[in-house]
Amino acid sequence: MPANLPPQYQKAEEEYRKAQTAAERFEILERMLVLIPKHKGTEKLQADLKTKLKETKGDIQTEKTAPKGGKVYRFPRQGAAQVILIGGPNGGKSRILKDLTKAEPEVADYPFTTREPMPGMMAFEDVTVQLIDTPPITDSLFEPYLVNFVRSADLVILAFDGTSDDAPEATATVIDQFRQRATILSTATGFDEDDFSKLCVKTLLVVTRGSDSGVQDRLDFLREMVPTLFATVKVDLDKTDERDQLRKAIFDALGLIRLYTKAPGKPADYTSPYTIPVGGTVEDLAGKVHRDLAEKLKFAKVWGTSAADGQSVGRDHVLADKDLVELHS
Ligand SMILES: Nc1nc2c(ncn2[C@@H]2O[C@H](COP(=O)(O)OP(=O)(O)OP(=O)(O)O)[C@@H](O)[C@H]2O)c(=O)[nH]1
Ligand SMILES: [Mg+2]
Repeated sequence: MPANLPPQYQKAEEEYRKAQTAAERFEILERMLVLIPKHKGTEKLQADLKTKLKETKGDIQTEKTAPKGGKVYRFPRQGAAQVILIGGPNGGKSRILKDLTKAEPEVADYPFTTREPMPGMMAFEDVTVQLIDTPPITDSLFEPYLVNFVRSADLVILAFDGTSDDAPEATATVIDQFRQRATILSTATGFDEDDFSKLCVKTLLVVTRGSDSGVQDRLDFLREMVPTLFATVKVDLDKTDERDQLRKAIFDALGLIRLYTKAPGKPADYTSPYTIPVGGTVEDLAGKVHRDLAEKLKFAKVWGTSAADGQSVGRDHVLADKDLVELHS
């Protein structure tokens, strides 16, 4: 990404990534074109945006006239984040959904069990995260709707069967299937600096049946084929404590902080925290609480790690996990 893009542009870009229809994408691209600073350093990006805008206009038409029956699934975002489970056949995707949420997907010891995506809500301490299970991907099997699922996700979980000698190759195939569609499973989320059509999406490699003695060799083999150093978690889903560790690993990978709020003169609300990205400010929190509040905000008082004892802070103050914040407008 060229340097010095204003925060409003970056927010629009995030909205663009999460948009569900061509019409929405078109509207956001128009806004991005207005927001982008016009100078030499952004000329390439401006041109890319204009090309995308033209393509998206065409897509609006195609979406309108698309024959019925093409598979389209929409799962409205719920909870603090949306996480997509993907992988080769029999990798343990459905088992992860079944063990971490109340959803009841079919889990079986043979491949190609899952035919349709299924969501569920994972509880972690006092927040919830939406997990979505999906059908397996192979060289010859790839549901097109998965591209948008992955591109708009906050995190991708790539499931790897720790006991299978086929897992490295099967997993490399999944990574390649997305790469062919300009979607790069990666260590962080963001559009490619040199090519706006390419998007990197943060991915956590989850090794199921992870206590098998051959796991390390299989992971080394994957790394030979795909050098990306994904964060990796090994889990044996039969063990309660390891399931809990997986919940925590998923929440940590999302890079979120939890914030409690209180209205002036009222008691604190510790029931359901707001979440914002690590590094987020008082202004970001205000925007989450209410659209207008971010604009009207004068100052905040904070009790917690980023400031103690109700200290007054400005809108740019960076908050920390579990801070209690009183917003003043
Ligand atoms: N013991 C144990 N079994 C596991 C673990 N993870 C997955 N399994 C088993 O592995 C088999 C396949 O798991 P599924 O969750 O159905 O795999 P999937 O990736 O959804 O498979 P498809 O839907 O065919 O793509 C099932 O028998 C699971 O119970 C684990 O950590 N420990
Ligand atoms: Mg499955």
